[in-house]
Amino acid sequence: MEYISRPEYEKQLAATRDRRMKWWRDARFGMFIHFGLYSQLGRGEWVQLEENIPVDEYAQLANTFSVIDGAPREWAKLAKDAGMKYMVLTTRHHEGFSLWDSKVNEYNSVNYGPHRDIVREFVDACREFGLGIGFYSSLMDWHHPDAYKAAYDPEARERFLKYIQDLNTELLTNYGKIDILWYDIPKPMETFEGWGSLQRNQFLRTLQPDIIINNRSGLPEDFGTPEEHINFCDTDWEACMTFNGISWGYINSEQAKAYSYSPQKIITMLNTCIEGGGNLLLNVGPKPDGSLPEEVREPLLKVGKWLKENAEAVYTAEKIEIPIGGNGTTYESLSGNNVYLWTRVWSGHPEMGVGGYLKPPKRITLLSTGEEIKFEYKGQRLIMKDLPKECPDKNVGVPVFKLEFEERPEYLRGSYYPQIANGFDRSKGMKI
Ligand code: JFZ
Repeated sequence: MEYISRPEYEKQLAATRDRRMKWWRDARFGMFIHFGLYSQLGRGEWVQLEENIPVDEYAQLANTFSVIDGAPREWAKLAKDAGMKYMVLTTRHHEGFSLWDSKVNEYNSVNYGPHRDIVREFVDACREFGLGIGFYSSLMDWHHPDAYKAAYDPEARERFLKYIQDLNTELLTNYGKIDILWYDIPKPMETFEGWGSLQRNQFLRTLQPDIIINNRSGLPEDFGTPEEHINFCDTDWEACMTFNGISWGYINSEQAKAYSYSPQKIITMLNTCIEGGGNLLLNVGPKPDGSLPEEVREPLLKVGKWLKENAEAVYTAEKIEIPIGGNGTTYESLSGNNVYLWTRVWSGHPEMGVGGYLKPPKRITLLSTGEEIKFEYKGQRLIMKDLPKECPDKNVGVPVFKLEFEERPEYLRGSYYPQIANGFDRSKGMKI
């Protein structure tokens, strides 16, 4: 194959990016699945390395790995019910065990354990529920004999890079259209040149012309991947988050529960991502047998119900680049001329105000029901009236108010702060 230079390659990617990324930019919310041999030990997906478990001893886990029928379908169904639009599965994590019928890696789930192609079941389940399909693919490998040597032995490196290319070629050839290739941890080589990423990614894209690739093979490719924190990037980005702040792989459900996210916390994370124009990829670490850990089910189902009623505030929202605001109890999102106030805590008072919009909205409604909310506007102060004592959102207690403005709203936080009125230039608002 003829390869093009990095600048040429990046120019081509930029030219096709809007087309390739459209579905993903609209998707907002996805499910990450970390599942592998490590799930059996319940001490995280790094257990082999962290605990210095010798390869041969660790590999015994392949014999005891057993997966209940229909496990990937359970994951996909929950993702769908949670309002997620895509999934990313660890087809092969750092442990090096492939969850598919690989011809280049005999250490796989068809030769051992369940004797099934889990990747195929996952792909079928995603298609059944209309979810985008993502393959996580580790670069680092703790099983392959050449993986570590590749750092200093050119022949080992050549063999190992061929291995990496062959694995990904299988994944992107045998399962129909795949939407995301999610690389991880380019070690022991430290540069994209060391990994041959420019050439490999060009080749892999010929197999899947619409695919999007993350930034973990040493090249920026299509999107950034802040991990366990939500920091906005200038490029497209997706924050990946564990469900408990501890581990991606399964840990004891009973005990994990106390560390796990509530629906309200998930909605908070989603809001932050949306505000910064990014996606949220929220992780679930299935139990050793592939079934869902209990602590994720209820929160995700609640988020799903909430999302159904408040979809517009999430899926149509855009990156917030103009000042908008609410009050101390709300989060906001923005779509065209509409501002959405996600009210985190319900005060129970008949009135709730927002200060700083320079013109009044045309209309305010409760998003979930479309019910009109009476309001008054005076002195750049918007007061919603006749609000119920009981929180109007029965799912998670986060009702959303939709403020429809005639044009793009203009907003100055604290624009009527008395000191500003007394001599400061009010048009500059407050510098807070
Ligand atoms: C990686 C994996 O090691 C982890 O197991 C999980 O799959 C996660 C999604 O991705 O975690 C990382 C990646 C990068 C760093 C740390 C953890 N890093 O750069 O420090």
